[in-house]
Amino acid sequence: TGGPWPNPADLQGDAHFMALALQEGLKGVGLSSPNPPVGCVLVKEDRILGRGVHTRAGDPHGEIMALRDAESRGEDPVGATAYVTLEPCCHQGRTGPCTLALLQAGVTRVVVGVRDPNPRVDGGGLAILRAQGVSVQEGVLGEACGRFHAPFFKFIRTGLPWVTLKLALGSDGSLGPAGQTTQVTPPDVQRLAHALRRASEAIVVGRHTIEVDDPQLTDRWPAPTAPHRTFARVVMDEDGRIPLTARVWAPVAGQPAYRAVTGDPTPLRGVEDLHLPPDGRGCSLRHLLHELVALGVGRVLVEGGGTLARGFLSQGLVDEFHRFQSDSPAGGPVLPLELPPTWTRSASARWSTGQWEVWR
Ligand code: AOF
Ligand code: ZN
Repeated sequence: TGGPWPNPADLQGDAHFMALALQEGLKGVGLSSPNPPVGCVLVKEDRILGRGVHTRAGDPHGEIMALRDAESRGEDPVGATAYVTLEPCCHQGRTGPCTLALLQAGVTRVVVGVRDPNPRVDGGGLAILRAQGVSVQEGVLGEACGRFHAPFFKFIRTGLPWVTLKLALGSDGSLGPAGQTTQVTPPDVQRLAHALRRASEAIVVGRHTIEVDDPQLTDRWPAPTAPHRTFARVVMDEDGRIPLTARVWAPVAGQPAYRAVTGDPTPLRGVEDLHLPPDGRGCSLRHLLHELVALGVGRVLVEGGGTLARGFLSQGLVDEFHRFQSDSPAGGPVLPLELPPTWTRSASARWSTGQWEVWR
């Protein structure tokens, strides 16, 4: 999500290496929350000494991983340049300050994409490096790095997770006839949909989607999964009407299922409830997002259906909308979707069976 990203092959000098640092960072998307998936590349005389990415809160930061990578290759970081997508931290958190580690390793130049808005850092990392005689350059691929770290920036600013909405619509703007299974998404688009799940730490669907499609909502992208890559599966079932036989409740390792409820419906064996205050016709979506943050979720994917999508959109809770529009009609009522007027189409791709667009 958030792409497209600069291609290192198109770029030279500092921008080239920053694009490589971004590529490292992408490996941490969906793993690192509430921390940002910072990517880092260590370079000396145009040669890469090491690469690193932050993949889990509590684990070493991207800079430390790159220094370790260089060390494991027998490379000497003295006099090297560190390319980091986000300003190196200068505080003692779950881990020690990266500024200190870079200084101790003898790194003499640090190139940064964007500043870390965390009040414990916020320019302090750059100031420490400069005060110690390190040459510091900020803003290299600053726009792309800012976009890349936008979910973390939002979290620092609001305490809320980043919300991506994904819908597959027919050419008639409908999700399909009411009460019938939603249109089958073509395989290449399904692959994209699974990639979106992988970039998320929780996926959320409405009760109707479960009743009609009986999905598993699991990670089935056909590639090796990082051992700790997980996402929670959340079903909005405010009065607890979905039976235990629904496939979504079958236990899956690393993918806990939650039922978001208001009031006190009969518990389901093995299913954890998220108790939320009511809001209009359902649960408060804003409270849901706060509950998810408490579970360590920084990126949420809303997969539908139409009511839930409209709820998130109308409350201004969506950050990014991935819309697949098929070339053939789905044959149901038009789903009225009101996107924020300031949004623009930030990416699009043509598929054999329709058009994929990203709005934000
Ligand atoms: C970096 N490099 O790779 C990341 C940074 O609790 P800690 O020690 O993990 O610190 C988390 C904070 O560090 C996080 O809120 C953000 O400000 C910064 N993240 N900084 O130098 C990294 N992930
Ligand atoms: Zn750090």
